[in-house]
Amino acid sequence: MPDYVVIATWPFGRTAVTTAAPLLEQGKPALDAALAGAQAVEDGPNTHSVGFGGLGNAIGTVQLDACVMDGRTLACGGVAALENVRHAAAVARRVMEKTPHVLLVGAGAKQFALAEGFPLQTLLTPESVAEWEKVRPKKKEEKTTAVTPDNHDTVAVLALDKKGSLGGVCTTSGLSHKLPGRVGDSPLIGAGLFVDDTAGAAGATGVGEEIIRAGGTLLIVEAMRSGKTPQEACELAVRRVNALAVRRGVHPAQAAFLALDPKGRFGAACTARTNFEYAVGRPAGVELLKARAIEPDAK
Ligand code: SD4
Repeated sequence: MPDYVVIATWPFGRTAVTTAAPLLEQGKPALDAALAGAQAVEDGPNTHSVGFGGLGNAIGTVQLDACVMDGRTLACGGVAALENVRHAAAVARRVMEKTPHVLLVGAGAKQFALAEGFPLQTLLTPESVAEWEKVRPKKKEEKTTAVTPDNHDTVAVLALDKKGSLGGVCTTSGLSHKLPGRVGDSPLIGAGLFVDDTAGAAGATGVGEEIIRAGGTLLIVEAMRSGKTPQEACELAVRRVNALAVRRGVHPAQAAFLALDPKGRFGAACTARTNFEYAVGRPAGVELLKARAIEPDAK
């Protein structure tokens, strides 16, 4: 039986894995640990791309996207464009547990969160408003969803527990300055997150439109099912994203993936210039690793 492993996107993933690892050590289920880890990042006011302190959309409103998935039962749930509730991933878990649905959006998601007892609060901080103002597109012709290194980053957390079960969580405020109501990959099962104990788990970060178009995480999990290692499967997905971007004439794409299999093997890959790092927590300790960047194939 593998020992526990937890991996999470970006350097702030360190917060997630240091929160999740002791829970896995105690024998807690993978989804519980991944959710606790993701929530620690949601709570951090200095992470301007997840939960509290996240950057606003084009009209300055923070709209959160999140989803969760349990690899043993394939139970899953998500929320999209959720406003004024800090713990979007926990609301996604309630959608999974308490409704027959997989995804609630906008006002319906907020109403559900309220009914479930989540407090309403502003997610803006003076710092996040200042940051939003700084990176706001100044000219009308600039796209609201223009991606700069400053305006995005999602936490995706994948965990393998001591019983050999996988669980995953993905949570974000999405691309800053996005159009109100825009939904990215992060709350979509099969795009931002997919988890199946019989194959593996995968999570995504980057420009949601590119990830959705490539069917990012489902592609990775199915590649692991057919025998690829997590590293090979992530590279395959990045190649797909690159190829689609080249084909559509919109290269460079920006996407990064990470994956974990039921044996505890993990991997990560990103498009060139994404400069993707991820955190790993194991009994041996916590470390930050750099993902392999993949250039598009020459035409
Ligand atoms: C989105 N995938 O909303 C998210 C943003 C992100 O790194 O992950 N950025 O498209």
